[in-house]
Amino acid sequence: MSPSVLEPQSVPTLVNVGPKAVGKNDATVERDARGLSKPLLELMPTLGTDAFTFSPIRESTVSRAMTRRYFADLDAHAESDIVIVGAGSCGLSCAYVLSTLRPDLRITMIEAGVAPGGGAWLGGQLFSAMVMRKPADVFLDEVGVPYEDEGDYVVVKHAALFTSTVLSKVLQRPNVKLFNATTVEDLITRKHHAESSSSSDDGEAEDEAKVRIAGVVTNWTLVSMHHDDQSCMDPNTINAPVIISTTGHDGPFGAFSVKRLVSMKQMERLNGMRGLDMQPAEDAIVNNTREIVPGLIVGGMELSEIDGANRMGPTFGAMALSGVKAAHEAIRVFDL
Ligand code: 48N
Repeated sequence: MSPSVLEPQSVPTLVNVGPKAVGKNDATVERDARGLSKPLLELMPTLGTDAFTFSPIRESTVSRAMTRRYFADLDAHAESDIVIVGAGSCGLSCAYVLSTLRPDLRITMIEAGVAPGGGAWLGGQLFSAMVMRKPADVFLDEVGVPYEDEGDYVVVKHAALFTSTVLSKVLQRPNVKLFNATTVEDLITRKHHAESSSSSDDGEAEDEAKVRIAGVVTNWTLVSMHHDDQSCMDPNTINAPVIISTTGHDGPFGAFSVKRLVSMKQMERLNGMRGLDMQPAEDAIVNNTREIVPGLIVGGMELSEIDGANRMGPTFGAMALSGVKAAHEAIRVFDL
């Protein structure tokens, strides 16, 4: 289902503003015996002396350095191959796998929070450690997150170690752009085919027409939160043939896409997340990660709202592997 088949627009090449990201890696930085880089060791004693000063800069240079890149990214990603809604543990795991397997795809992540990561900065009830049941340790090994092996499960010493590691890998991918503090507040649709043969002539058939999802409607989250107390603040759009929604279970922003499918009559109703039962909960989320309507794949805890799956509480293996499954599904759908 390549973009040219679905939409007239071709997906233009990535627009890179500014010099190619360099950054020295371990191989090129000279370190002393204790492991700290020599340039930093030389800089340290000058901090706080007259010998120390930053390179000169003008405020407008800083402004342009940010805005040029932001608006070049907006321009390039206005036509994306895949949009991932929600940069929680499922969305980030999905973005990691997808951007690795398909560096040719332009992947856009939309995250409502200023801080990506969703519920994965803590393990549960504000405790730091994160539990993942095997075989999710396979994903931890893939991304290089250390853990303590407890037999049937593993423990990452701090959930933030998992989230920051995956996030840092995803953000370094040239084909991925994260727009955080940005909310998806609607879905772009195309008539797929009117399956309904309802006899009523009051346009109900129009409502029942099946749709294909063809992009997302976005606004800055602070704008989205103030539609009721400001004059109309219209949104922006991103076209894409495949959307992966991982917006979490119901809550202030949660379960966005599946709730929108109900309100646009693409689903009768949501079955709602059930009570906590760890054993079946994680299997169900991974096994049921799938394309719900043409062009829209749902993964992570958002899925539990559709299928009425149990919640699993403070174990995160299903989030990681649902993200892996969603990536696999997206490539299948995209290459149809
Ligand atoms: O972490 P979440 O909420 O969602 P998942 O599915 O990645 O991970 C769920 C996991 O954290 C759990 O809930 C654990 C396993 N507990 C289970 C249980 O039994 O309680 O991340 C969703 C992300 C968040 O960062 C939201 O800010 C974001 O999605 N988001 C959105 N971003 C953009 N536009 C939206 N409309 C939107 N809605 C949510």
